[in-house]
Amino acid sequence: KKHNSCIIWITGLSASGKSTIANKLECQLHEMGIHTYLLDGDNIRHGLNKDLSFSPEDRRENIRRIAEVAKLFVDAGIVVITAFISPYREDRQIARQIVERGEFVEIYTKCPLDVCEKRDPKGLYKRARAGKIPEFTGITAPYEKPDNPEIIINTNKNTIEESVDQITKYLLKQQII
Ligand code: GGZ
Repeated sequence: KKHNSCIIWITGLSASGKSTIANKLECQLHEMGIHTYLLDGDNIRHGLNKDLSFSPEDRRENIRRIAEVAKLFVDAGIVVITAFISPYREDRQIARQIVERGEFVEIYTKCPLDVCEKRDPKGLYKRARAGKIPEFTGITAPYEKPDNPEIIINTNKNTIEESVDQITKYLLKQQII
């Protein structure tokens, strides 16, 4: 199937559902015959960016490199999905400007901090509250909500299926896929 390539940039707190949605979305797009690539902590923070910490400067560099890599995939005609907290508005704006207008779809996985904290799948919030993880997003480091994301997903209200549907509908409407 012929489609336009783009970056689907998912931003949100830890445990807000970024990876879950990214993975389901990738499955859905595959079923539609669309060539995708998923960039997430597993293949970036453990590889290319393993020299980076969680200081504001290193998070910025993390996002910058991810955006540059994503651009290469876009050049290759692939729909790229990224799943990173990307807590700073300015850094996301820099990422947006790396590709053409309309090629950057910002998705905010909106979920109250207390809900993310209750989910705590890896026990990171608990460790952060105990002072064992410095600069933890939402606890001791900021998360700047997107002002104007293309899509907002309320992950504490909608099912994963509904959320993925919301995204594919948008991509179809924009004639990206
Ligand atoms: C936030 C941290 C931190 C700190 C480790 N703050 O829920 P996770 O575990 O699987 O996802 C989080 C991931 C965040 O990495 P990103 O590259 O997405 O962050 S950013 O975009 O801000 O650069 C979390 C884990 O790494 N983690 N320490 N201090 N999350």
